[in-house]
Amino acid sequence: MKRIMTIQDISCIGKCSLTVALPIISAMGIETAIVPTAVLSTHTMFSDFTFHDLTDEMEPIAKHWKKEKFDFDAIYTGYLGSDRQINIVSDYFDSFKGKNTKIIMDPAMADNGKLYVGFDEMFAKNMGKLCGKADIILPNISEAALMLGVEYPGEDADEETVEALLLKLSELGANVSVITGTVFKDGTFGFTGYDKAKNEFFRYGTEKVPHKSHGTGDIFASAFTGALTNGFEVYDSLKIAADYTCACIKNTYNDPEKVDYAVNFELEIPYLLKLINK
Ligand code: PXL
Repeated sequence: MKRIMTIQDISCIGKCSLTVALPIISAMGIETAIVPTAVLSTHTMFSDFTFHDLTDEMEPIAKHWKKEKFDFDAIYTGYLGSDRQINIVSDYFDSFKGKNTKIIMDPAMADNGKLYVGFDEMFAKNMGKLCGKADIILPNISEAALMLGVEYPGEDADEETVEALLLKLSELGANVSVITGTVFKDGTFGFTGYDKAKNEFFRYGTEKVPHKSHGTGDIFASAFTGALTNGFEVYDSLKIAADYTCACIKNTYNDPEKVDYAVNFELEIPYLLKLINK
């Protein structure tokens, strides 16, 4: 069985980070080792959330795993809580990147041009530096602009602007840079990417459902990591992730009992498994 490591927080309620990565990647038939970076009562869009930092556990976990000689087909990072965690994750990459280990980073830290509560511009820059060690990075438009220290161009940035951001992102070091949540002239919504080795841009759009919610970036990155680890090509894995995320948003949009803090990713897992023929 393939094994991946994912490093992100546990938001006890919120359907984001580990509470989506673990079920999605496990459902895709992959052993999912977790490094929880913090425990929060909810994600940070609620007020008065609790936050218990687990940074002090991260180095001992790595030390034990090294001793046991665990190896990983992929390392996937999401929300990280502090600059200190960024440094420790950098050490994780050095310690656990084997010849065939893919490093996938979703620098989850901002939306709509604004950093999440608790982060500053220095944190964004440091996240950008860490992205230089990844093979594939998956920021949204806000995260791309913040990591590069350029002005936020808005959610409806045109294709030329997005491509210019991608070229700059690729200078951080990852071979494949993908900006999620881009809009296209034909009214669809999806991702735009750049493959540095092939010097090629690529894009894919799905139906734009008029519903914005939390955690969709985490669902996208988790499904992408699962598909890639199952042997799909990068572009096909991104397409699977986009189709699945779109289905989750649509399911939620049509649900009269929907919650306002997350999407119904659970109900579309059978569709995800169909997409990967499992
Ligand atoms: O979905 C990204 C995410 C992950 N973890 C925490 C968050 C968020 C988004 O707000 O607050 C704690």
